[in-house]
Amino acid sequence: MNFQQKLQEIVKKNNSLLCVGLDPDLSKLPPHILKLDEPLFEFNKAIIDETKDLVCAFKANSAFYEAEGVRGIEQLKKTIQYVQKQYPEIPVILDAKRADIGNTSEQYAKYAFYFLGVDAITVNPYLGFDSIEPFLKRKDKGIIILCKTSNPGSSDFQDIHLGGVSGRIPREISSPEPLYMFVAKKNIEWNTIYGNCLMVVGATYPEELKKIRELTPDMTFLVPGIGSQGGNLEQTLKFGLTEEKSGLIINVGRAIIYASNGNDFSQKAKEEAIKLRDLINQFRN
Ligand code: OMP
Repeated sequence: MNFQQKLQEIVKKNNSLLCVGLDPDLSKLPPHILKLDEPLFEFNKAIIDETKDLVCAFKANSAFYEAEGVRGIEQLKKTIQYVQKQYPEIPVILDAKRADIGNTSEQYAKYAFYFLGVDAITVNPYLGFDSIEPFLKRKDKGIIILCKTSNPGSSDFQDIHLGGVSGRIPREISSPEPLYMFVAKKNIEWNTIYGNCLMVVGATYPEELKKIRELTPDMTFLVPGIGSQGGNLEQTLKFGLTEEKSGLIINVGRAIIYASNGNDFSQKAKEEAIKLRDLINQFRN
């Protein structure tokens, strides 16, 4: 079963487009968890157990594990293995925003798909097709390409209008549209190769989301930015849902995982996840 099929199954089974972001920051974990030998893993495990029926995916951002060195990476791997063993129907996304020259990307792909064994990865398209291809050729995996990111600085480059003809850009693609629209079109083109591309579009930019959805009626978008980053859920759903009322993986990290800092943290995370899942589903019915 490939990533898209796995995703579709769990969206149906759990009736959810919510993805919980497993981004455990040691400075924010409850004190009783910090006393444990593997705090990142124990924290994740509790969140996973409480939210497993409420999500369509878990997304782990590599930075939060790399920051803790070897022990962090071990706990990332343990977290992924835990989901695979206990809840194999739930896809795990590695958020690493990787990509480099081809042979280096090959090593990143090995790390993600063989060492960690995740179902999907986020990649950065800045280096172009040959940097993405080593990921793409893993046809059963989801390759989630940054398009319009949720952060304020995303406008620095992504909103620049491609007015002139320069370097190797052929005249016919030179147009007054912003870079993120050009990237979206490239992603759609790359998706025709193996059908395993998705795009990242931040919930903080609903107008841009609308324009990207108009380009592709059915591609799945990973949408971060709801909760702590202040993204607009209502507009995200209004503009982003496909005709089948699907096509979005709505990632929420901090607003769920840090809902409480006490002994009840996983219970409170569950309550937040229920609220968000239900809010999302109001727009799907
Ligand atoms: P919260 O803001 O805590 O919900 O977490 C958002 C997560 O999504 C983090 O892991 C970010 O690195 C990630 N993210 C963004 O916030 N914005 C983006 O444009 C892209 C991503 C991502 O690729 O997931």
